[in-house]
Amino acid sequence: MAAPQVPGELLDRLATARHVVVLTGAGVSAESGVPTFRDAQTGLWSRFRPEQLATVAAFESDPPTVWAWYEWRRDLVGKAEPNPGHLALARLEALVPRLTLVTQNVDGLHRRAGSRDPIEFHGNLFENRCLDCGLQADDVPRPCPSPPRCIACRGWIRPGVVWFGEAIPAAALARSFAAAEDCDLFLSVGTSAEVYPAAGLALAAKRHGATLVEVNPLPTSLARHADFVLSAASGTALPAMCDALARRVEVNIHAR
Ligand code: BV8
Ligand code: ZN
Repeated sequence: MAAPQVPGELLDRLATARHVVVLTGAGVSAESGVPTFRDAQTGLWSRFRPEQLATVAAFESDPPTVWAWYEWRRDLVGKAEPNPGHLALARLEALVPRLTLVTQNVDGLHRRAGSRDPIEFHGNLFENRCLDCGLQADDVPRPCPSPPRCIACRGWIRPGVVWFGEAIPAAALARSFAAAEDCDLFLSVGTSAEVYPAAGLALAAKRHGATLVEVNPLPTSLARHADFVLSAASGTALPAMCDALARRVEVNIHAR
């Protein structure tokens, strides 16, 4: 796919932005071979509904099945590599004065790509804790075919992700909305913008005067609020954006 033209006006805003916030969703990891949630063919949830797997009730009713689904995803993610989209976001940190990366993804690929401090809004697939007492369980062996028991209270150990109906970790929630309300430019990349409160970040940024940019091969409910829509894959659009910005920054430096 040819690199999409990055609009000059978008480049101007990127080059003069004081604070850029990027929100990523499963689409950013799609080009690493990690299925998204809603893609009909490969979507993780094409065979199940979210409520059947990503909830406390689903886990409590059948810990081995839900645990096995997460073990399967950990194996899959463990074999995946960050793609050019992840790498471009890590590179972008050095091209703007301040960048806050908020990810809905639990796969850890942003950190592996070199992003310094991604805010994991929905937790992390490779962390585990006790369902009952909350004790962090860092010693779970890999692979671990069935859910282990907590050493402190014998409760079930569960994945350290945020399930539907669970609150977003307080620090992640506060940091993300503070950044969204402070930024001049908000990039929503690879997300269907359907899950809240994550999906509320873009509109919070817009309400506070930020430029809103969406990067997604398909239109989402956010597109009509966006100032710029790059209808392209993140693995193509983000490197093109970084290259164009780097050239622009270089020009500015030499022009001084
Ligand atoms: C909460 C971790 C309250 C687990 C996840 C009715 C209305 C509004 C809200 C609700 C409602 N009913 C319930 C709610 C709340 C609910 C919610 O929003 N439900 C939705 C379904 C309506 N939210 C919650 O429950 C949240 N908690 O509200 O708590 C509370 C408050 C206080 C105290 C107690 C409780 C918690 C939500 C977190 C759920 N956990 N993940 C796991 O991973 O197993 S969500 C999970 O789904 C992901 O993390 C992600 O956030 C979401 C999937 O969305 P996307 O990432 O966008 O992925 P998707 O497949 O949808 O889209 C991919 C996109 O990529 C597509 O647009 C595609 O076109 C694009 N794409 C594809 N390829 C590419 C690409 N883009 C770029 N490049 C490519 N190559
Ligand atoms: Zn416990």
